[in-house]
Amino acid sequence: MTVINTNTPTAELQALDAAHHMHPFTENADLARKGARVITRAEGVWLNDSEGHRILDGMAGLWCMNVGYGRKSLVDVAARQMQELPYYNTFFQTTHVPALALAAKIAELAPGDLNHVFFAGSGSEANDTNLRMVRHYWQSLGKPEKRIIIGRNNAYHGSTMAGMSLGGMGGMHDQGGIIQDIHHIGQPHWYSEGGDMTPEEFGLMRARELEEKILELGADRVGAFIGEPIQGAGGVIIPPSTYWPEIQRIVDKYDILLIADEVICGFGRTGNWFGSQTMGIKPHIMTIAKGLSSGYVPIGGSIVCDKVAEVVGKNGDFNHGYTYSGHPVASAVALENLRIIQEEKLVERVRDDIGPFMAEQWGSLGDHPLVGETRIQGLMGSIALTPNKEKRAKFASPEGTVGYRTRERCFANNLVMRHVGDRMIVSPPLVITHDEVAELVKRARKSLDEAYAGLKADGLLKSA
Ligand code: PXG
Repeated sequence: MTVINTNTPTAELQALDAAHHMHPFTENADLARKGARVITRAEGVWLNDSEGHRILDGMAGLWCMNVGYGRKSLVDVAARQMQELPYYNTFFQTTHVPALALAAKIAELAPGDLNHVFFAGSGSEANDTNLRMVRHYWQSLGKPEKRIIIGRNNAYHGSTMAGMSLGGMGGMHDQGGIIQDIHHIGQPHWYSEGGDMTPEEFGLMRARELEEKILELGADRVGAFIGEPIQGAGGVIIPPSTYWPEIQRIVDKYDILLIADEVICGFGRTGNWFGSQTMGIKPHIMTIAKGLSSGYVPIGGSIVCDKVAEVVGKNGDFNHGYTYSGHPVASAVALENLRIIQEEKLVERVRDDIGPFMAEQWGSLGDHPLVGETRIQGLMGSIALTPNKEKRAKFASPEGTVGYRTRERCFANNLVMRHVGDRMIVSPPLVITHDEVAELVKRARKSLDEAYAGLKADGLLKSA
């Protein structure tokens, strides 16, 4: 058998990849023609590919690599746990130390009475748990009709049936339809959708769509509202200050559970342990994943408040769980990851030091002719690309054309900066240094300059 490793020539690796590996969110035939970039190693905030490039990872992997690549203590903990107890389940009246210790640690870090954790293998699975738990909760209270969950357009809550249905990505809904009794309202995306309103007026208007939807459907039929404190995959959309307080007022008024999807915002990204703290909301359930283990191992979960956990815990079995709920290796690594975040004060670092520095640097891109706005909270930021700053205009070209071209320039300049439509987004590891932030922004500006020149040459700077 031929041995395949990182010394195998890139073309051979790409050919094997194209022949056998189906990539997520990808047209595989198209990728096969181009050949996927092969990532081979990483350290800190830097990736290496099979062609010898050194790439600055402005996305922390997929929003998850909070403590940075190459942490030996996480490797050691995983190896030790694999030797001691590589696997056991948490079904059938058993537990083990890594899972219980991690649950206790998460309960300590989570605000208020969010004291209970149901583990999953990913953020999507955790949102499946949430959907089932919310319905079970209301059913247990004798209100089985309170089964509707309201989410938002352009939200991302994962890719399983429940995650995809709760999310508001049209392109996903179109491929096979969504689960019944899930409804969506508009997103608090002032820059694109706010028209002549002030951000504050628009935030209130979008929050009040929740109240309208509840009244339309009947409060006795609505069980929960789900939202990301700051939308990530939708384009790093930081809601106007009026938005979340009004959502909180509405869910309280109509006795509806609030689920905060903290998969991206959690574990320091916004300058607090949780995005809910940054936005001043009190959810009944939080979805977690990604930064919980800094992506070193797959793990997710739901942090559940006392009120919900009590009801779910005493009305017969909650018939739900995963083989890998509370997996011992994943739990041990997550626990060590949280220890690192705490010991190195990474949350405080984002709030008081690297976050403000990044905000200043990122904001400096605002003078670029392609940039309509820069937004950032902690270490998650976005740029709106526009052909006309004053009018917040969209491009005449199909949405995403300009974003894609800008992303290609970033790629060429060895910077991972993503695009969502015609927005550019960043979310670097929380350990990024000041020099690395300056380098990131330098490469971003160079990429914007090159994109701008190309768009000008091709006559693509026209407004819609
Ligand atoms: N909720 C949120 C808020 C997420 O961002 C999930 C749930 C699902 O987590 P899992 O672990 O099942 O992937 C996510 C995941 C993108 C992108 O294009 C974002 C995610 C996943 C894949 C791509 O930005 N976020």
